Amino acid sequence: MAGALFRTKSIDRLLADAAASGEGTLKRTLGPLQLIALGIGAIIGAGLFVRTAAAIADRAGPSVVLAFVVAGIGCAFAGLCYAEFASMIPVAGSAYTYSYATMGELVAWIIGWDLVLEYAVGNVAVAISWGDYFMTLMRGAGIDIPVWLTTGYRTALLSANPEVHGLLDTAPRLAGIPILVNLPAFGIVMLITWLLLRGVRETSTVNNVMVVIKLLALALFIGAGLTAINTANYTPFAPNGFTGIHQGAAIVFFAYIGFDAISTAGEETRDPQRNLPIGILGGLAVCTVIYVVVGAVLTGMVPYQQLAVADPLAEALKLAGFGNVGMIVSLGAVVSMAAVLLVFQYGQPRIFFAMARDGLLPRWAASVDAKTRVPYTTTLVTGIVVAVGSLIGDAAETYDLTNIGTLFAFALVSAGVLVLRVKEPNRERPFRVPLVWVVAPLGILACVFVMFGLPRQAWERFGIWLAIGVVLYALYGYRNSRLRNSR
Ligand code: ALA
Repeated sequence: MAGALFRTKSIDRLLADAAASGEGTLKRTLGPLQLIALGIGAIIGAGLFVRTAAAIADRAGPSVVLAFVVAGIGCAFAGLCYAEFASMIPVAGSAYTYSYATMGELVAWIIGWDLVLEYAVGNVAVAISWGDYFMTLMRGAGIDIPVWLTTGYRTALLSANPEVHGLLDTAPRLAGIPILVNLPAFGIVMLITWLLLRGVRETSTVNNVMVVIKLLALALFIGAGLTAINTANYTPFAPNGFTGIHQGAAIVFFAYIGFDAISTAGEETRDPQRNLPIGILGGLAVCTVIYVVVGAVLTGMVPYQQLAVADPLAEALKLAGFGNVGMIVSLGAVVSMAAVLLVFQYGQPRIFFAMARDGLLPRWAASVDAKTRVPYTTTLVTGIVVAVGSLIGDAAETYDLTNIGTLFAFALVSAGVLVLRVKEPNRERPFRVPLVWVVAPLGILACVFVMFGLPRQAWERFGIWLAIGVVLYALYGYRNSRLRNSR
């Protein structure tokens, strides 16, 4: 039994399964620049535009730049490991597929289950934050939508703000239950699901346009912000010392999540051996530089205590007298977060698709549209689940859960690279991690270190999530695994 649980799927078999003609294959259309754009599209979003506020105001202050560097270094190590795997195993499924090849089916299933936290649960948080910025823009345009149609039930339930919490009593009721729904968040997820169902080529073009708008908005913020820097705001630099930087890093880690989504496009990439590493590391490098610069400008513009808001970049611009620029940056934030949603709604179905192809999820989930080659069943199911989560969920409680799940996956991928170097030292590696026995252990250490910056509640929920996953595996995947049944 233990042998069966840890039986690995050979890389040759992974590649053969992916190459099998017909149903199981996706169309190869993406090149290096499109991958970097896919990366930037996935990476810069709610983490920078929204969560930076929590990292700065409650914890790190101006030393948020160091928090960005700490989180970025961890991601760079893990990113190199992702690149080695992605170049060797350029098939759908990301960390799930890599663990199947190295640490066996049980670990692969756990990682696949864990990635739901990164992709689907993460998107619930981003969609709700998107809704907040969208409402800021609507109010700016003089359009008023009743609060009970833009606030999810859990947000009202958990809010410490008496006005928001009071919605539980004042909202209209249906069968005695208060109607508290976030229609903007629900709507954007459904819109994006529709785009994805139309095919990758089109959505990749949409993504490119959104990336350009995102970079222009940030350039505008930096340009205006630089003229309003007061160096006195940099003191105290680290109001909560090392702890503040550590906890800040655990929060802003969210801003880096996404570079790994590039590897989920492995099966749709031209010359993946060359292009995947370029996409992953290139995208990560660009974003790290942007984060450090934005963090430095933001904390230089206003005293950090004033940044405890939902839209810190727009707020800083407003306080510095650039209100109109703030509205444009808010528009950029809305577009950026939509781009993040697009990439994760794209990645999650392809992980489910890979799991279904292996028999760990029902076979019907692996269906691919004959014309567009989109895995439509999983795309639709993911869209509905995330949309409903965004309709009634709360962003703050989902951010930490996403971070802990993703850090766990990154640590396992870093470990997996070492396992495969030992087990299959001679396999061709189009991209090799330099100094792997230093880089991969540092990747594991960095991820675990950042995990410990997260609150206890995140650990508890993460434990419960993994326990549910193990039960599901025992009930379904263990019996239906194609790898096990083929022996
Ligand atoms: N890194 C992505 C964001 O910041 C998930 O929204």
